[in-house]
Amino acid sequence: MADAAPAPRDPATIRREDYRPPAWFVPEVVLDFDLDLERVLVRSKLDVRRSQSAGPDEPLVLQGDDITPTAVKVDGAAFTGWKLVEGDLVVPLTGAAHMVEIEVELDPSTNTQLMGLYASNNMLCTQCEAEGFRRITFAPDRPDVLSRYQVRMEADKAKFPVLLCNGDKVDQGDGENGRHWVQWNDPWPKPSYLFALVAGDLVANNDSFTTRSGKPVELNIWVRDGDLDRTGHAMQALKDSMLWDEETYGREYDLGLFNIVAVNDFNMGAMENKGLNIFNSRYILADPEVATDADFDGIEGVVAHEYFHNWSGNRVTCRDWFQLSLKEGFTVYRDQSFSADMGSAALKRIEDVRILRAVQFPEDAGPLAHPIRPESYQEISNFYTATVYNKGAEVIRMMTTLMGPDRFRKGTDLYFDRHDGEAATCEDFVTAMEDGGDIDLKQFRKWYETPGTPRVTAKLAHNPQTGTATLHLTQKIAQNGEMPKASDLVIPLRTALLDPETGAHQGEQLLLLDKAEQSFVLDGHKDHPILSINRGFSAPIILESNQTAEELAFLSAHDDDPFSRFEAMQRLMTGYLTAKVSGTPVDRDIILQAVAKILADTSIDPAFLAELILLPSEGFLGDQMVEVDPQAIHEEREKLRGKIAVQFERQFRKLYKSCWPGEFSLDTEARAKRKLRNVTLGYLAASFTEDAAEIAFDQYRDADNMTAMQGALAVLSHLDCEERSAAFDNFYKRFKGNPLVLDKWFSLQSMSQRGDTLKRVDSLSRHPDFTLSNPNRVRALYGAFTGNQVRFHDPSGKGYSLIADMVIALDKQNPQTAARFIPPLGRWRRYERGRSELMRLALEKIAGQSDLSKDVAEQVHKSLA
Ligand code: B3K
Ligand code: ZN
Repeated sequence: MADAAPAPRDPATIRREDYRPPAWFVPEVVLDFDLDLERVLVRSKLDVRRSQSAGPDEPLVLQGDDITPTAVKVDGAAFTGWKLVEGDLVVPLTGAAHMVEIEVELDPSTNTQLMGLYASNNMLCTQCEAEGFRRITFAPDRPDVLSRYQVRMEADKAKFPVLLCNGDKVDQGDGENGRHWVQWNDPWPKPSYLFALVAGDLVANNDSFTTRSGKPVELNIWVRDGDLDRTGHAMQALKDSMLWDEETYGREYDLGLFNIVAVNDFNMGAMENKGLNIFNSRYILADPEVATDADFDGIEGVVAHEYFHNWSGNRVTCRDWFQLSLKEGFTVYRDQSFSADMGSAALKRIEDVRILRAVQFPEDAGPLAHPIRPESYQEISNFYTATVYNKGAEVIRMMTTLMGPDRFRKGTDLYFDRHDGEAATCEDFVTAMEDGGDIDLKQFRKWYETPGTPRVTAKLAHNPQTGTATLHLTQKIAQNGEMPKASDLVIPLRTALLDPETGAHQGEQLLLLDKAEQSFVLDGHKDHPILSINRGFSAPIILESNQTAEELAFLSAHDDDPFSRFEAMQRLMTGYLTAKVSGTPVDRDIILQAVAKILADTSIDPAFLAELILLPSEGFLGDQMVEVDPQAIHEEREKLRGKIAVQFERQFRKLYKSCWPGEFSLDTEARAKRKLRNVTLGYLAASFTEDAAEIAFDQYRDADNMTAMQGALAVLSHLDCEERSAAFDNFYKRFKGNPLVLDKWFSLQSMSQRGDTLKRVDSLSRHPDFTLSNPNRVRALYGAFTGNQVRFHDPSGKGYSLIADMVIALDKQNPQTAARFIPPLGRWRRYERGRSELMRLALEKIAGQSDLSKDVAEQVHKSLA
């Protein structure tokens, strides 16, 4: 199935089918940077070669964005025959090979987009993916033009003592007037999006790693003075990743130096530039006092992700940006597997699925839905999505499930060998998996072109006479609110039929649903078995089954697949809550009985126990409803939470006490206790016990780690009590010098369920510590707020106006980050009439602005279409 409605043929739309190979190649690039905060002189020398497929008159077109050449030379002589066409430099050339030299001047201090070369805290850094290199100098800024780079950097030595670039440092020296220079050489041909430089006053956590073939690698994590003692976890994660990629995928690092730099102002998490990864500081800096356990996990995962890109992304890169999932989906799958191996695989899977459902499923169900390999785009920055990343990872995971680990590894070995040094396509990846793993993936390829989340229905019938169980499955896909249509994706469903008495089963089976409708007959079941399907969430689908609440409760107590056990509990609670919201009578006792069984089961590890008793989020519940009423969902969910809290208060109190983790440690057991302690604290507060605020405050006051502090603050944030303001004031004073912790202070207030949250967010936007210039701060205040279902969706529509006004202001300085705030409004069709209309009006207000960026314009127009 292709895109439901083909994008209109307007010139702003770039289409996958229009791909043409480059007319010019650039095997060698020489760059010279004269650097300062307000003025950078960039001199480039491009050794350009006409492609054999290009016509003799085809001019050299070098992309540029918001830059002008101050001088151009061709083959050593000044050249004036160039012109600028829509920002690009068009140079008419007659021969097959030329040397083109260009000079450009930049002012990094005015670059608020944080794309290209920009200043952050008196340091200079770059972000080039996807199309930022063209904001530094003119070049064929497309991923299928690979060049070897030699780069000279020069700057004032006192202001910028550290000068970093890709590859190896080959020379350095001092110049006149307190200046110094460094010469870098990257031996690996790379596309321009992987170029990076950093200049600043930085210190390094220096370490080393020896590859399995015995090559030493110097490792550095560069940070500002004062942050050095918060880099240990990231360094350990880097070394663990290097070893893991050797052992799991046979991939070794390929330079003598690996640098990571942490910067405060960064549009996303991190960037995999060759040999010089640049990170948002939130994914590097951690110690127990300032970082939660989730932050530690985030650091481990992102460090691994960027490191793994060295092979899946850098050595084998993408032919064009439609192939983004080739590197991102695969690399997310790789980092998920790494984190699963480093900690608990079951908890990691629950977390991965939670993210998929919270972000990707809504995207797939809304106006911005696209296949993991999009067919068209206007602004590629808008396609760094949960679909390309997380659903992309699920597609790779399904291939592993279909092939088994050994054949999967044969497939990836062949992929890396066959395409090393090339710019490849998703099709190349699938073909390599077929050839290396000896499997036919013809039909499986449909996952690459199909938007929307498949809905699978499962009905189990049992015949006691023959002892056969018949599982009837169907699949359909709905797109952007339309009626679901039959589909025929290849859906691998790990399935087991559990004995209704004991919960035992005769082994798991892999059922392949590859038609719109299919039946599977499974023998040997004297009694009606209990269906355990999509175990481990083996396929990214929405399951609709005819299972009763009793069967789900049974699975929550007995299923031997931890994900399915968690899932059964979620489905039980979701079924109850959605029925309540829509006014259907439904039994609550079965949930209470299931919770009682879980709490009585002493064999359950505390972290898993915490997951089992967590209610589905308000956002997820809304996604299950035909028409979302956030207030009604919030109220029903709170009632159920309150009921569980009151009913099991004694057990929660006991568990809370037993979860005192003692002295801080990052080991699994201590982390599990911290997790359960926070969850039980939440229930204690929901039980309206008088001392809840006091317990939370004591936890805050006595905490020696951020997980406990944040857990206590999260509980207090919803309450109306003195303890709340005392804790928040104390937190602010204690951490106001630490921007990452201050972000938490903003977020926790934005996520509060209190009735005054909307007003508070508005006033926080004028707080002296708030700034639109720092994406982390913007996400902390406004990103957290759009996730606060009941307050963002205030029936007055003021939450929507708040976001719309912020988007309009932010778009003028940072379009990429501004565009990220359109999707929460873009889901307007899903809400009840009053809210829906107000959301649409907020979008109209944005759409009505003149000079909207391409980023915001694309998202807002698609959302209104
Ligand atoms: N490849 C970068 C993302 C770049 C986003 C540009 N808008 C980080 C990553 O996925 O590893
Ligand atoms: Zn990535």
